[in-house]
Amino acid sequence: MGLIVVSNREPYSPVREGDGELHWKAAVGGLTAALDPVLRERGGTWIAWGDGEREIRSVELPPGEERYRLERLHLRESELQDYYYGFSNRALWPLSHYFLNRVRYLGRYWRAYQRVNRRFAEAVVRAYRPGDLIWVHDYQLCLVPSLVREALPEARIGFFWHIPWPSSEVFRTLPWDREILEGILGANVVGVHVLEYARHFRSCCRIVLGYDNDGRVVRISQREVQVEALPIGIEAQTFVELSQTPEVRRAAGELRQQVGTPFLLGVDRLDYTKGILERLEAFGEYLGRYPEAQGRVTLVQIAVPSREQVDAYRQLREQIERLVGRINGTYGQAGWTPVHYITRGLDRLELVAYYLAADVMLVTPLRDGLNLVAKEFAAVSEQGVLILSEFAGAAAEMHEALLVNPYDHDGLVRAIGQALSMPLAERRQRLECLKARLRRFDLTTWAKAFLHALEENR
Ligand code: ADQ
Repeated sequence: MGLIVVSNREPYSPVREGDGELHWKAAVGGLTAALDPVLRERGGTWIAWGDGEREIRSVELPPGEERYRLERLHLRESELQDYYYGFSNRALWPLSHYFLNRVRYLGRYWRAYQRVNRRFAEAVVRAYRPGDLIWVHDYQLCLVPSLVREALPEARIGFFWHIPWPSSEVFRTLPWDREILEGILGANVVGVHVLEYARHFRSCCRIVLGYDNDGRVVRISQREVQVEALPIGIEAQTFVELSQTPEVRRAAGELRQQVGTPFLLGVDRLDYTKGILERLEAFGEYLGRYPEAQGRVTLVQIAVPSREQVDAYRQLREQIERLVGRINGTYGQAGWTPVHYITRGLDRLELVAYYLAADVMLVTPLRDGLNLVAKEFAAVSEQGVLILSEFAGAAAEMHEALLVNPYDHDGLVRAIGQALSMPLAERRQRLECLKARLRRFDLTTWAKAFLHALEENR
């Protein structure tokens, strides 16, 4: 049975090197990191927006291995502005992360979103062969399930929502709340990361559309839609193996030497949901409150810029730069810079070396669907401490982390102190429990569980 994966972003981007030769470079981001291995294993088609190199309509991937076909849709600049930067990232993203002060609900955005979703749905219908499973991903493509359902009533369609599903009180602020829900309900199976989001989704269906819930199922007149809480996993074994290679161990040793003190680590897409400013403020406050820590602990913050066409992201980048400058200016000494701030995307090897070298990992989003960084760190680290926001979906299954409320400034400062002074035995014990769970529920288990639910759905 073939698999058709549909997502906004492509798993690999075309890059022209200096010599003019074309290379396909793996994209940074949770979703693509998660799905490439699934298609590698099963084979099939991936449909996504083709960013750059417009004349290339389709390509076999991964480079050199050719396990599946990528079909690339070309969007005009104006479509991209309104569908992606507009409706997806100025309406649905802030809405779902409870940032109502940042939403922009414009009719222009909505019309582009409908148009682009229709084009994605048409591409699915073209690629479809009877018996295929269709798996649509994320908030950019909510209308695709119902559009495909209209053309292919018998198709088996799954939809996975990777970000938080908000309370109905918040969701109802969207002028197109009904249309978004009806779009998703074209699927047979809807997946979210945690039970809380499944509950919110079902209550939105009841309150906004008047559809009854029965256990995990939403009842529509002619059919039922199954809503599953399935937290995504990571390729735990691959991360562990990588962390044991001589290159990574050497790189980790060099990092520790270069930083020169024990260090706290943050790794995020540069996004206002990730709580980077609050984290920096807490670290600054920690240095102010405990002068003996000055010169003895460092924060390494890696933040890859994203969605820079949206003002809020550009403003955030400037705010972060100012705050880093202020902390370094206030506390820095010859030979010690309190905050190392890096805005590059890292390759896997480098990223794993950072995880391995860090003493404390700070994952403190104000709201996050799940958060893969928390899982990657716990898989790799041998004696580090994970500080994790209770508002990340991952907190529901990572109880052995130090759970914090990122809005609680003093609580965050205290957690930094507690993490830095945690006895080795306790650190190891907490990590062991986390690792055992990561191995049991890894990425393959997640994808199989979702596809199994889809195959079994009648
Ligand atoms: P994201 O918001 O992108 O994902 P996250 O889950 O943390 O957030 O995934 C980020 C991924 O990018 C991780 O795999 C990480 O290793 C990688 N990454 C981050 N910074 C990097 C850097 N500088 N260089 C290289 N790689 C970097 C969305 C949702 C999440 C959800 C995922 C998956 O917002 O809540 O967990 O999808 O469903």
